[in-house]
Amino acid sequence: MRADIFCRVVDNYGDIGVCWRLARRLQTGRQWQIRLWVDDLGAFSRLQPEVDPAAPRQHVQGIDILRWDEHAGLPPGEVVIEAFACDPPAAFVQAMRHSQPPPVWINLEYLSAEDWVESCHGLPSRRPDGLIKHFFFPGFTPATGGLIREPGLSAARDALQADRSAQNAFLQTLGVRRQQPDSRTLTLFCYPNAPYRALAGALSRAPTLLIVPQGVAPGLEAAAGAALQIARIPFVSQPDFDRLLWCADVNFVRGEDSFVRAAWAARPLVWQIYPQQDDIHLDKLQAWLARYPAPAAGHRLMQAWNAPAEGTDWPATLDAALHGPDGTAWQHAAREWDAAFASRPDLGDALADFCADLIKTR
Ligand code: TRH
Repeated sequence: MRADIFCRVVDNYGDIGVCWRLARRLQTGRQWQIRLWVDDLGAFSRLQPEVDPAAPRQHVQGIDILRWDEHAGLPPGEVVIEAFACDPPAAFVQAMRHSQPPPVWINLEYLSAEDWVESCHGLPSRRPDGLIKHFFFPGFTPATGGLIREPGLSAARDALQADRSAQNAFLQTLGVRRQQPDSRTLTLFCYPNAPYRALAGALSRAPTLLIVPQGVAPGLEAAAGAALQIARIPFVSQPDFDRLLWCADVNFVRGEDSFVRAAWAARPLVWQIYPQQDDIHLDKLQAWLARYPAPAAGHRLMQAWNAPAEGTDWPATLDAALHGPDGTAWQHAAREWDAAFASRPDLGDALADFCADLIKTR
């Protein structure tokens, strides 16, 4: 199968993060030949340092990567995946119209836990020019397209989580050395509006290693106390980012892709949802919390993290969520939640099967 994936980088790393992960998932898992079209390679080259931000076309890890303004004359593959309604170039769409039969056209949507996703997943939409797009929704229930999860992930994660010295060796490759061998370990990847200074203050009460990518949470160090070791790390590749999340007891993550990857760490995660106008993201957060089996104290921590209220007692909120009976319950729940997804088809296989069925029946 030859597939074209189109990615427009709106902001941050989520758009290209998801597209790159999907490209590799389909290529390694299903042996699809992938062309990945990206409008801006800057963010991509941070995520994957082999990517040359100036090259119009390049091969990286078996994926053909093209700047989408440069090669719109190429004939489309059997499948075209448009990520997040990014609107492929007009010349390419015209070539799709002239292909016989036209490619299967998928619009891969953003992740949401809202109920309506189930009824829209897989629906076709006929365009005025006769081409048909199908909407493919990632999601948390079996009636959606699921979430990307590579085969072998659970075994690789369990091996690292079972071996503290392997974790320390990995962290040292990032320049991180635990000052106190038994300190709890957290990662922090958040938007600038997160109440991260309050978090640092609260974490300072017990021996803690907090690992933070450079550029995230500026000024965090000023709020830290003696027990808190803050380790700044460079931006790492996606496989190393997974390993980092696996090393932590709790991961503070954001957006779409790092959020899913933290779930696969099978440890408590605190999600900062991508902020939207008029706070509509808070409804989406609520929809996800209704599906996420953390105890009430964990939900309260997540609500405070996303919509900080005046006078929040951060040390108490954090302690209630991460320690004592609720902390233990959250650890179990995170493991069970991960195991439930591990036993279902992931988004890569679901999407490949969905396309194969459409090709068979057209
Ligand atoms: O960067 P983000 O905030 O991206 C956001 C969201 O996707 C949001 O939903 C979307 O609307 C917006 O972009 C346009 O967060 P996200 O989704 O977690 O993407 C970060 C990616 O970067 C993810 O693939 C993980 C990766 N990453 C690394 O590979 N190495 C790193 O060191 C770090 C910090 C992240």
